[in-house]
Amino acid sequence: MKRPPPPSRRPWPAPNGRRILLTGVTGQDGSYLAERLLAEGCEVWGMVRRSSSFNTQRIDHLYQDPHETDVRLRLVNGDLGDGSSVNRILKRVRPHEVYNLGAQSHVKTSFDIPEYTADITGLGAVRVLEALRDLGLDDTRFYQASSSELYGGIGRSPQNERTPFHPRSPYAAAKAYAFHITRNYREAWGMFATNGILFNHESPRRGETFVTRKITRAAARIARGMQKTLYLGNLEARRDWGYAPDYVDAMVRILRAKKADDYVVATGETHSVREFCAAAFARVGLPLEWSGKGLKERGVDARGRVLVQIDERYFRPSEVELLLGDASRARRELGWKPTVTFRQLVEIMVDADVEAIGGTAPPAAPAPRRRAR
Ligand code: NAP
Ligand code: G4F
Repeated sequence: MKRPPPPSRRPWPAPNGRRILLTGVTGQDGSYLAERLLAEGCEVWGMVRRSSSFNTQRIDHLYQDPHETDVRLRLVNGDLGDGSSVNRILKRVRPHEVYNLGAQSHVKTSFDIPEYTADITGLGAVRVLEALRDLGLDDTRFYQASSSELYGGIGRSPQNERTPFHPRSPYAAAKAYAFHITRNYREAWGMFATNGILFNHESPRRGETFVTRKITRAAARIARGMQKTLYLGNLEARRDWGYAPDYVDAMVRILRAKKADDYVVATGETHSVREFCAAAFARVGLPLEWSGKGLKERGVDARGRVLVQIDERYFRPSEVELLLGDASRARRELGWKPTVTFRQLVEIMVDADVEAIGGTAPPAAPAPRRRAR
């Protein structure tokens, strides 16, 4: 993954006295959120779990110089599976806000490690909430990273805060527990505990095994002659894809709202995996023609080369076919709206992957504009 650019040489904003703890700080969202909160002048603490290889690439630019006294990202070792570490960290930091973004976040993987997923993605939330309660940190605001996967197989769209849940994976079942326990701590103990039900959001920092990044990375590599073929699973699946920095902004708005509540965050547009793939390959100058059906479907370029094929290993035991969110409540009550269109998102991601392998990005993408809605 290409390292994000270092922060500008401008001095950091004056500390605003707010202490914030992020779990999942090394992930896509955690890195954008840490940047955002540091830019506001908050003191940001991130929980990092032990890994046998480096797992801080997305945040290295935020904390790498420990001698700079004004860099305020601090990392502490902990694990959502280890309640004592969660407790110890909260006792030390005594944060004003906690964003619980840590999770085993890969849906397909959750079918292989369901118990672990339940422990981290589900019980992780109650470990944080219970520690807050135990420590008497009643005023600390809590954000839970809930997911549109909760809607799963509901077969009704668009999905909003009133749509019932139908989890279709161990990941979604774990997220359902985390959603409900968050709501329960709000109702039972009066805590300021909120859920953001976020639809898929992507960026150049997206993990390489999620479909969008897998596609944009492959398109860049294939265009450069570094890879021959991209193998995918279900091309029919449809997702409501937005831009991660926009969604991080929604998290902050949810946590700073007057009243603790649960909000859907989405663009209100849905596209298939096939459409995303077609847009990404077109961006690198390899428009695709599709031929064949089912497992035999192929994406072929103008020279007749087969660039995309289907591999059944990437299908899921139970699939979520259609996600399409209705974020009108977030728009009305929080003033939130997305700023990046589907096409701009594809271009941002493809161009970043082209640059990461030392290529030249296609003609400059126009700067993200406010969406015409
Ligand atoms: P991500 O890139 O996969 O990041 C997940 C984070 O969780 C990483 O920092 C990871 O650490 C950490 N983590 C994993 N296991 C942990 C453990 N046992 N203890 C503590 N931390 C652990 O995910 P993301 O896309 O940023 O998403 C952030 C959150 O939003 C996740 O909870 C995800 O389920 C949820 N969500 C995401 C989307 C989306 O479209 N991106 C949509 C809805 C909800 P390592 O770096 O060490 O692996
Ligand atoms: O990119 P995906 O793996 O994301 P998925 O399953 O929608 O989950 C992501 O979004 C959720 C929000 O709705 C988050 F809660 C969750 O943490 C994660 O961030 O897959 C998207 C779609 C699926 O339908 C999948 O079957 O793409 C389809 N797909 C087709 N071929 C593929 C592939 N997915 C992956 N990962 N790899 C493929 O080769």
